[in-house]
Amino acid sequence: MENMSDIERAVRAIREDRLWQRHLDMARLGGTPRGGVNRQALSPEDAAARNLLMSWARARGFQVSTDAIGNLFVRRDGTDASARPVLSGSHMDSQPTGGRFDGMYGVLAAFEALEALEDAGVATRRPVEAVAWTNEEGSRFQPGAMGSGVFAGHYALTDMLAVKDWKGVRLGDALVQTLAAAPAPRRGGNAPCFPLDGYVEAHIEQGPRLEDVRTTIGCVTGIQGSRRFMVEILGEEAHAGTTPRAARKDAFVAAVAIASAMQAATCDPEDTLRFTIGHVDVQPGSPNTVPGRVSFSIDMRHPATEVLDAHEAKLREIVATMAPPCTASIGRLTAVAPTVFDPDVVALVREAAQRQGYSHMDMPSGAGHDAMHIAPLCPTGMIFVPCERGISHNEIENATPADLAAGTRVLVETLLRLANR
Ligand code: HGY
Ligand code: MN
Ligand code: MN
Repeated sequence: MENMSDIERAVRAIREDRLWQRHLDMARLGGTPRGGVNRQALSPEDAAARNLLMSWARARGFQVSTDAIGNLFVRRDGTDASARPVLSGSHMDSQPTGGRFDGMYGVLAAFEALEALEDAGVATRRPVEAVAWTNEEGSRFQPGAMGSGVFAGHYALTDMLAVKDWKGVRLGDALVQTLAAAPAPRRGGNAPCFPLDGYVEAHIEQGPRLEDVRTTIGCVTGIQGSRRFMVEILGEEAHAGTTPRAARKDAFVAAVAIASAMQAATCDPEDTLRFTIGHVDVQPGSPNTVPGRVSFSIDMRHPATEVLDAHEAKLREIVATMAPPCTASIGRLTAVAPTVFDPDVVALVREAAQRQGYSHMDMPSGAGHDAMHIAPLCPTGMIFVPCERGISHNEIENATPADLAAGTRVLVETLLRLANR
């Protein structure tokens, strides 16, 4: 059994005020007039957040480093330098109209855990590291969870460096600019991954369940499967005033028909399947020219692979049959299988919440997280805390200092047990 006084000292060293202030400091970087953040991946605001985290880390004597895709690591050494580290973190990039807590909480909770271990003078056998994964949101550069995906070998580094954002900026170029603006020693060569002994990610729930049942800690059991597609429809540009309907190949008319058919085909009676068209591009975008090209994104999620397979086949059939007189294609960008977290790690989270007297419940995650890529590498788990009305990916996203600190106390106990086992 772990040295209880070490755990008690570390848990008591978690400081709610310091953790909350760090959220407020970070929220200024990319802060929006409505109180949210626009800190998109590899933007100047992202570089500023990286520099702020590194300044806090260096002030505590922790080592900072980045890998080939820009994942940022903050390391607190253990007594056994050769031992595989235990890792905790999330992401600092946000949606364009994102909230102050999505991702950032997991990074700051991990950093607060390192500080608490340091303040309490608690040594760990294994090194404990905080991580800020590059481009989790995937809103500027698709796919999301990119940094953790490259780290885990789910995506090839060279493929990701070649990805372009909606304005045609190459990720590799944005990465060079960001690392120049926020320099850190490089860790490893282009082989991004290093062995881990465990990973725990703290995150706001981004849904209403914890708040609805007045529960403080979510012991996350897994993450539903997710797939992303892009649909491309090609028609023929023509004059809006002279071209009869019968002669038109209107890409927008075809897109509306295809999108409506897809919405109907993914409307399951249990309301479990998630289908979202979040990005639409109409070209040439002139009011008096019939659109010649339309592209739109699809984000589809479900806990069961076979349901995702069946609905992917339906999407493909709709694209093939409803495109004429235009032509259309559907390309799959990502497919992440449903994730089941390590029961031992879930149990450690549950025991820590129980021991510390926090209400808690086991629950799956509807949102995707970097943990889905790390779970195949090492024992992995997640800790959820409530967010107001379950709202996220919205500037009004909110959480309480007390809940954030509670999740962080459960995190530091879980990390300590993993780091000394
Ligand atoms: O899309 C997601 O599930 C994550 O919040 N980026
Ligand atoms: Mn997130
Ligand atoms: Mn998100």
